[in-house]
Amino acid sequence: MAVAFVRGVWFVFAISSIHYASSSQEQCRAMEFTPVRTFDGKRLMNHLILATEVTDREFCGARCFLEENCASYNLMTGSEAENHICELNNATHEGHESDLVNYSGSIYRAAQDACANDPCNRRGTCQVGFTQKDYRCVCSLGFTGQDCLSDIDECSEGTHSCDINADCSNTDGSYECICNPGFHGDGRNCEDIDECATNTHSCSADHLCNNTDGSFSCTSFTCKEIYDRNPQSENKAYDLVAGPEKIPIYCIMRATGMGPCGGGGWTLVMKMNGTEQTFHYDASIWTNKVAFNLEGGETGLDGQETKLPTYWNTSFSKICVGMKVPGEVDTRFIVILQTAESLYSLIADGQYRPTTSGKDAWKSLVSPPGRLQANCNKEGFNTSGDNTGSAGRARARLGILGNGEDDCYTCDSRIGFGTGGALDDSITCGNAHGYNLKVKTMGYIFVQ
Ligand SMILES: *[C@@H]1O[C@H](CO)[C@@H](O)[C@H](O)[C@H]1NC(C)=O
Ligand SMILES: *[C@@H]1O[C@H](CO)[C@@H](O)[C@H](O)[C@H]1NC(C)=O
Ligand SMILES: *[C@@H]1O[C@H](CO)[C@@H](O)[C@H](O)[C@H]1NC(C)=O
Ligand SMILES: *[C@@H]1O[C@H](CO)[C@@H](O)[C@H](O)[C@H]1NC(C)=O
Ligand SMILES: *[C@@H]1O[C@H](CO)[C@@H](O)[C@H](O)[C@H]1NC(C)=O
Ligand SMILES: CC(=O)N[C@H]1CO[C@H](CO)[C@@H](O)[C@@H]1O
Repeated sequence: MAVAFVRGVWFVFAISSIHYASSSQEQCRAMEFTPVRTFDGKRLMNHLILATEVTDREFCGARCFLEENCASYNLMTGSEAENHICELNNATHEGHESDLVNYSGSIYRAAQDACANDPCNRRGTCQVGFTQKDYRCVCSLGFTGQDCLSDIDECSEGTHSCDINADCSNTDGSYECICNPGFHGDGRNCEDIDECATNTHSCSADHLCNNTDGSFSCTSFTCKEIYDRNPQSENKAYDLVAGPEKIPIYCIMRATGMGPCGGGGWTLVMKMNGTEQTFHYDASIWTNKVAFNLEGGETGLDGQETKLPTYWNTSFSKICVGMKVPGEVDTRFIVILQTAESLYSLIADGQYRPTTSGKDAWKSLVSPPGRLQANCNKEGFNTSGDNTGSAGRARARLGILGNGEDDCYTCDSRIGFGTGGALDDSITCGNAHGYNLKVKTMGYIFVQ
């Protein structure tokens, strides 16, 4: 017996049987070419994977050992001086008897062929000499397992190449990619469908279509936007984006009955009842960002109170305020030209911010014409008299104060929204004039 070490492989030469074994764990292969499977004068045809020249006869077996698909070889010996031709085959004669032909000068040697009965399924490649079963399978794409019987679930293993916006579904030996709704493409590449551009959205005429990844949204932030898109729009509640959600908010589109405010799309902010204390000057409703009775925001100029997210979430360039005296049919309006981020930004910090509507305008809110004393005339947001008095100083979140004396100290009259203090702290919206005139009205605030 002779032992040699060539190219990292131990060769064990027995008298007439040659055994090859490698020690690397993954590549562990053992091949034996025995005398019973050696055929002088024969050559296996049709299974050639590599033809090469070797200087030593025994090296052909070593080449076969190193070629993972090799199962047998033909060695064609020349004269002493010449190299030998070494043909490596990926099969043995077993099952291919007719391919083994007479050929003088050729020796055919076959390894033990555990691959002869095709143990590898799904078109897997069988390689002899590996593992304890004496073969191993190189499975075709999409299959795994010892004999390639198991399908690989590319979807759950994440080895698929579906687009991030596609659905991956496993199939036998492969997988399918189907673009998610709202996307189009072959599944490997999916592109957003622009529903707005392709007019496949379902937004009503009241809303602007806004394309998003995989979908679209229908948005309107203010009543004016809706009006500008369609001046024929009617007075009613529309779904507006106010804060994080869309909620129904009453819009006044028509100029009819709106006096100096006109039409053009007024967004409702508040409705208050001057008899109730909900909107008293000192109520936290003026300083927080909490909505009150959203249902009341869906209807028009009625008796329900409401405070909508439009208080702190809607910017504007003018304000329309209205008062409705009990028993009167009409609501009387005045317009205040004022630009702001929100009504909240003008009121909640408690800072006085003047307006310039004028006394007559404020008086026109109440019918018969409201009454104010001759002096002071301090009007605006968070307007406040100076005398803390018995009932507290007269004040209005939005309104005007009047006084008999030529200062703002002892104000006995006021017209406004969110009022309190002298002379009647219980009136939260309307007109107070001394001890005799107390008009508690409904108050409405819109912005545009
Ligand atoms: C074996 O080799 C032949 C070429 O000689 C090739 O056509 C055939 O596909 C191979 N078979 C396998 C299972 O690799
Ligand atoms: C192959 O050779 C053997 C003897 O060496 C002979 O009996 C046989 O007829 C030959 N086959 C062919 C097909 O020539
Ligand atoms: C459109 O949608 C995007 C993303 O959702 C949003 O950031 C943007 O404000 C929307 N624009 C309009 C006009 O609604
Ligand atoms: C509207 O409200 C949302 C959250 O409620 C806020 O992120 C956004 O800044 C607000 N917009 C304005 C103009 O106040
Ligand atoms: C205002 O509130 C008072 C007291 O609750 C109520 O009697 C009156 O009917 C309300 N006004 C309207 C217009 O609903
Ligand atoms: C300028 C002014 O009148 N500010 C008043 C606003 O309201 C707060 C709270 O009532 C008063 O403290 C301020 O004096």
